[in-house]
Amino acid sequence: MNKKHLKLPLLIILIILTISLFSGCTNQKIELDGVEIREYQGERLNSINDFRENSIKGPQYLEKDNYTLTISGLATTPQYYSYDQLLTLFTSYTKVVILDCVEGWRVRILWDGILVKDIVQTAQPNQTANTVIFRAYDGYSTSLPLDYITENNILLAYKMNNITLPPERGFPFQLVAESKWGYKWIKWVTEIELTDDENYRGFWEQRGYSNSGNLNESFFEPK
Ligand SMILES: Nc1nc2c(c(=O)[nH]1)N[C@H]1C(S)=C(S)[C@@H](COP(=O)(O)O)O[C@H]1N2
Ligand SMILES: [Mo]
Repeated sequence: MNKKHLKLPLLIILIILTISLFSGCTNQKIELDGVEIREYQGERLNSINDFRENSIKGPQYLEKDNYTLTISGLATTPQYYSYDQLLTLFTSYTKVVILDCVEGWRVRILWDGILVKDIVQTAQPNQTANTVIFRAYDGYSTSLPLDYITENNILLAYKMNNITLPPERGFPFQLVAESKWGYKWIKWVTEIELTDDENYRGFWEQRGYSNSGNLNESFFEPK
């Protein structure tokens, strides 16, 4: 073959390489604002990149400066908190918790967050409030018993593996609903509503997933 004949195959290979580079053939990594830790107290942790993105409307991009968390419903003093207020007014806690999705994957992550019960207390819930409805920026919602949240010190997380939650993972806050299926781990939380409606059903619960969401039970509602 002379030089002229080599040019076309080379050009084709170059085009294929360029297309695959820009079309996601390469593993799409989330940009992080630091180095995530992968081990905590002798335990291996999963990576922020081990999650599968399966949110109802894809990743949401909330701005820290425009963010408000509303505490509403059956409460004497509804509250509105900015991102900075939440991180300065409330004590932070750390725990390693595994998220299990109904699709069959799980991730073990170190979470930093504030206690939902601390935030809720500042709104002075009525005696009749027994359920907490969480609402998110993408229209998603879910609910959990107030007792579950209080007794298990449930976190509203702002960091995972020591890094601020990236948009894809729920910035500014994801609920760490330990011992519950992944669909209870609401991301991009914007509202916490106190109610006496124990039968409220969130996005996936309306579509047949169990309202308790207990990991040790089937996620399909027993009929
Ligand atoms: N706002 C919102 N939160 C959500 C969802 C969603 O679609 N929207 N999906 C849930 C489901 S089904 C799972 S398994 C977890 C997964 O978290 P990840 O998307 O960060 O992997 O997020 C949960 N939180
Ligand atoms: Mo899920």
